[in-house]
Amino acid sequence: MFEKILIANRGEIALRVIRACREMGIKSVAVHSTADADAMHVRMADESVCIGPAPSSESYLNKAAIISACEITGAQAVHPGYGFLSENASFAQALEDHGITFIGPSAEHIRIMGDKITAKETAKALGIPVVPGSDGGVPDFDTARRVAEGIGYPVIIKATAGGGGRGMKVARNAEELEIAFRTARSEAKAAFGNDEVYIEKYLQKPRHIEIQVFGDGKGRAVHLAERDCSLQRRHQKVFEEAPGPAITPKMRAEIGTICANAVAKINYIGAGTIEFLYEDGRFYFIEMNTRLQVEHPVTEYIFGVDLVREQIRVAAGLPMSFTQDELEINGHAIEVRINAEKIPNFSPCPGKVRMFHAPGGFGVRMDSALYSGYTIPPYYDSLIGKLIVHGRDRPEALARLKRALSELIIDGVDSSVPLFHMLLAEPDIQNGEYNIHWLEKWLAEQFG
Ligand code: MV4
Repeated sequence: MFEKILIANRGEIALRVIRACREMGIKSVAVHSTADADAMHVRMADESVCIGPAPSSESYLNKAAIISACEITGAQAVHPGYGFLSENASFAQALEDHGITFIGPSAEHIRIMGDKITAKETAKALGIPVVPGSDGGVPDFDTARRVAEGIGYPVIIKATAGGGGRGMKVARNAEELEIAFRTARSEAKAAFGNDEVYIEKYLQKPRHIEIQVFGDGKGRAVHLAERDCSLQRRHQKVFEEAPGPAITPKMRAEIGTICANAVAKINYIGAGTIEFLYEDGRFYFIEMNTRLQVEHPVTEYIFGVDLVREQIRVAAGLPMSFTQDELEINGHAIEVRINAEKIPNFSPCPGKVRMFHAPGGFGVRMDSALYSGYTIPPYYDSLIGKLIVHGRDRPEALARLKRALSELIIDGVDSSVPLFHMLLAEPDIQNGEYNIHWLEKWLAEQFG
């Protein structure tokens, strides 16, 4: 096992990894920017190294500085958290070249899944159901029209180098397609430096369902069911739950087995998430994330598994500490993401937190790096905490979430907490009846 791990991240996820390290008897090294000298992850780690100025491009994304920090401190492995360098194949490769273990999948697997066309081809070849569409990139408008007529309108044009919703355009007929195709290409070129696009059938009212998978890198893999993350605003998840309220045990076992077999076949190592759109009882692959996700705690709660501990174990060459047969769903878990932002416009609201009080009690977990007197810097994303609750069933989890929210105090900055009080009063939320468009529509109704 590793003696020392460096965490190449900040905020709540850095704390999450430091905690797992401490429970495993592993020393932790925090890295931080000058803006984060007083951050909680720096205080909680056994050691810390300043790796650069406030902008993440010069600190949390600075590969050379992070590798130097490993060498200075003697860290044998790096946990990248989510975001930043977590899905950067060349970072994973550079660490390997320096004899440092990247706690995550191989550079090759990261690369394959980072290119959305290759990801889809790979998924298809591994028996995962995909959205009908072009086989690969679409080079010109004539091809686009032929593909669209083949699959039928509406269609969606996506950037090969995109992901997370950036650079997508919907077309409902041939006239719209011409405009959509050209703008998608030029936007992809501007945003990613790559103008390749592909076309899919546009699904009108799907849910976003993602399957958690986990591999040991030696041909064994499991699935840990699904999360329903349909409640999003501008491609940012807001509320996530497991298991998915619309998924039956039979469907879960079916898609879960397909996903576990697929990642086993490629000797995938560590945590991964296979994202699907789900409509009318069918799953359609869209992307795979080759990292730990923000919303992993809901899965941890229903399975009683520590996913970060498992990531560290398999990275060190140990087996996973469970088999598929031992994984059984227990109850229901919900996460809400708490952002420092002003409602209703969602503008970022950094600043000094005069008081922070986390909720507690049975079935409540608050993952946050806030403390009373902390100043939230303006340089990074606005996630300041995640409130996760567990109940024996969905109604109990909802009641517990409402209770926990009522205990939470974040004084000094605006947060998305009031939004969740409103959301929990909605019958559609109480009944689990929502799709990927529900939240934006509701926000428009509430705030205009
Ligand atoms: C789609 C789609 C409908 N049909 N693909 C947005 C993020 C990216 N991961 C994929 N996205 C979508 N792909 C087809 N073929 C609708 C979306 C989409 C969406 C997906 C998940 C969660 C929220 C969303 C909001 C708008 C559009």
